[in-house]
Amino acid sequence: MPPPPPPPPGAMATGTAIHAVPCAAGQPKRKTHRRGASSLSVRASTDAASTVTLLDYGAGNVRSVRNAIRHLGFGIRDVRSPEDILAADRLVFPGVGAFGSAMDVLTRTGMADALREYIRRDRPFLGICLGLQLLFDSSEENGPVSGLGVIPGVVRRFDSSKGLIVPHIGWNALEITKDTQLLQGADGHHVYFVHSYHALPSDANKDWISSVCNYGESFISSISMGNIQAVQFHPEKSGATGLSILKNFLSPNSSGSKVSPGRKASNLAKRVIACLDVRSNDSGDLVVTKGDQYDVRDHSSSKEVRNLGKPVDLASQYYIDGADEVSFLNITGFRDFPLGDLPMLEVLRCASEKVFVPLTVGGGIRDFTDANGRYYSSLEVASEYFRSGADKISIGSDAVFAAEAYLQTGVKTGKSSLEQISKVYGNQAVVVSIDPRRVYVKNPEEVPFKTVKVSSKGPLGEEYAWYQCTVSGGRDSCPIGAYELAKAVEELGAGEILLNCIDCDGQGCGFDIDLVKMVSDAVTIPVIASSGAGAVEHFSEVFEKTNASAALAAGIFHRKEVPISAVKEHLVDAGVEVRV
Ligand code: 1PR
Repeated sequence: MPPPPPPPPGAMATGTAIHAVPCAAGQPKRKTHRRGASSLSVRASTDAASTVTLLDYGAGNVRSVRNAIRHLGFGIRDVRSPEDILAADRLVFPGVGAFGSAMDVLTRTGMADALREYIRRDRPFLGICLGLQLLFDSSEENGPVSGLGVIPGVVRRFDSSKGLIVPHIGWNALEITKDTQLLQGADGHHVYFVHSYHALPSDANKDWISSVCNYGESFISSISMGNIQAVQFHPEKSGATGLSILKNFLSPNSSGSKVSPGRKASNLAKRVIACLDVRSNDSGDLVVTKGDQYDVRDHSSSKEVRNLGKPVDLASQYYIDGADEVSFLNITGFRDFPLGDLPMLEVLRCASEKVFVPLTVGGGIRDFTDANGRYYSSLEVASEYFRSGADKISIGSDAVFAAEAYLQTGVKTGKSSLEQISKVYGNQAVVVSIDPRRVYVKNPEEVPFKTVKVSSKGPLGEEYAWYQCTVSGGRDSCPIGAYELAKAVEELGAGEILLNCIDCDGQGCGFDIDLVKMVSDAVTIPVIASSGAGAVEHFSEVFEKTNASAALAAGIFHRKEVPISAVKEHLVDAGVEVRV
């Protein structure tokens, strides 16, 4: 079961609308740690047309949906009771969490019946992700469990037994099968999915289907019937295309969509991710920095922390430039406490108001006792990151400790940060960031870790290497290899792996293909290749030679050496599917 529901950010009494006070350009305010609503002002609104009712039953983060709705100029009225559902003029239902616990909450609160009645009256409804799945008869997630039973059919897990990477995370273009106004402008454009379960198309539900998509098999990506709409993808995280879909629901016009018949769904696009390593510089300002093999201090006599820009400004720019995701890594999180006197949460709040693609944040996710003796669990730290606008959190050092303990005992205690956070928020929301260093060996028998035959021999002519994991930003090495860590964290509930390489970081010589291939062949969760991008060709190389689902870069984007658009254009020319 999810933890006690956090108060929805921007919670409000029925009849008032909340509007965000925009963050000052690129400048997060310091010392504001109130939950969610720190930068919100409330004003009364009588204009029903500009207010949308949001069903947030408290099982997870719907801040991104709130931000997107506000960005489009609409106010939000939160559902407090079943009556609020029936009184809604326009209802958005962004289901989050697991199917079973969502149905429990909806049934217990009387909202399931209110939803069925609202839908029966054909009132304007938009379900998102789990908000689509719950409309069906049942789901195999935690079950079988009965759903709302509005649409005939079942929801099933993607089958990873034949190597399909699950969760399905990333961008696909849809095959639109019904001329619906909601999808106007979406034809041929990629939208963002993140899910492990999917609704199956069948003869019994074919009249509901407005688009399908492919991932291992065909699944329902949207439904439409009268005023009832639902989408499996996340419009609030699908860039400009997603915002226009959301707008089509919020302020419909009378013209229908013009769908060119026959356009097939695309394959899953490879993602290009911009990463911002963030820390305080010597003057105490939070800056984006960039290391050479993790050393972020200037090599001149000043030895200052390199300052490559303001976190929110850069994140917003990368969103505009076409990044498929933006990651913030709080690189001194291992020694500073992220919920302490640090403006990182405010950076996240401000960035999430401007960046409508997924935002990941990492650094410092672990149990912590502050100077006053107050204990914070890693789940609380992660929850605060989610409430502040993160779509995914990334765990570094603590995941190494959890994997070491698991490999020693063979027992999943359920107590590690990784297990706890993925249980509550779903494994698609939990990334494990690996910081390995190459260790050459003459003979694979020398070490009890998985080795690879390296493409370039070591300094003493060694033909093999293993990749030793580190913690605390590369400062301490641990007796575990990247291969062993990746497999262990997959079992413990990681949904994705961010695979750095200290040797390649900031070198611009390309990704460590040997490492990325070894790890991406070993797991069935997505692997993000990171460290070493120096030219557009490095991106096509990593996608052609490995099973990486995404490639991340930092330095070349910060120094404006290679724009994101050039990477995408190159990948298109190389025949790699990307979101353009
Ligand atoms: O251990 O849970 O507190 O998490 C700390 C996080 O901070 C980890 O994800 C770790 O990777 C990151 N981190 C810690 N120290 C550094 C550092 O650089 N001194 N940054 C650091 C890791 C690596 C990448 C970088 C790529 C691409 N940075 O994120 O962005 O290597 O760079 P490039 O394209 O310029 O080559 P915890």
